[in-house]
Amino acid sequence: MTKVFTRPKSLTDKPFHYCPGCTHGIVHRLVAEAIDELGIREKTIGVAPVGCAVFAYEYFNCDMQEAAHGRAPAVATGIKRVLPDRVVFTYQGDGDLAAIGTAEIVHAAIRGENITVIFINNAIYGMTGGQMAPTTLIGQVTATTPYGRDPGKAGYPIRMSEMLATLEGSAYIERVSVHDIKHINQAKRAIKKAFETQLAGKGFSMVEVLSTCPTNWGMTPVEALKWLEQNMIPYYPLGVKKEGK
Ligand SMILES: Cc1ncc(C[n+]2csc(CCOP(=O)(O)OP(=O)(O)O)c2C)c(N)n1
Ligand code: SF4
Repeated sequence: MTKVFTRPKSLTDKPFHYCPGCTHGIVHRLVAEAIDELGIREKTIGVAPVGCAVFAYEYFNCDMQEAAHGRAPAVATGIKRVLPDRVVFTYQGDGDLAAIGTAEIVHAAIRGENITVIFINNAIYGMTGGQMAPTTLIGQVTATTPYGRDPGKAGYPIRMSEMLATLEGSAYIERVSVHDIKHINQAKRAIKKAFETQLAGKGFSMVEVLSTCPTNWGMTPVEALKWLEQNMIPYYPLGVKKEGK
């Protein structure tokens, strides 16, 4: 039988452990395809996060390093400064990047570190049971906001891309989504561009990917994709937030 589907060379053969319908798997594939197409697999080093993507080092077929909670941008900074000819990326969820590691991401961006960040915004802490994240929407029910997120008690959702785009050190920042084929293709282009930004030595690049967590949202995979489109995109508008430094 003719083989019509193959994994990118930059992914190992190990099956993903993600829940059915989780978009972490899609984003892994896009990152791997971008690395393949740019021909940089032999010189790429990824930094894996805490959260559901903690085993990313088993899935990406390039050199990988695990980082402690939220510290991936600091670890990536060290790697890139010691090995400036390598392509260095972090892969981080919103609990990791926008809560536990807020300081690390802000300071990596303001320093203009020549690294690429893949930021998965699924509006919740996936791995630890669906607690509220900084990105949880107003009114969204989570394990720690059972009556819906109330801004009077829990503050407002944070728009990391817009915030980091104000920093002089950031070179390229775009928010994308993976809820349908058209947007998956756009996401791929953005991820490739982020790596190209690093290859051109322009400084800090980040792609924020609006993603699903069907398990902790309490939805089917199809319902989760619709919920993302209808609820997340209005609060987190897609598009380039910073370019052309
Ligand atoms: C300092 C610290 N805070 C919190 C935790 C618990 N913890 C580990 S993974 C995680 C959730 C991370 O969620 P996110 O980064 O959004 O990724 P997801 O699982 O949704 O992909 C949390 C809260 C911890 N281990 N240490
Ligand atoms: S808990 Fe959520 S983020 Fe984690 S693998 Fe399952 S669906 Fe994905």
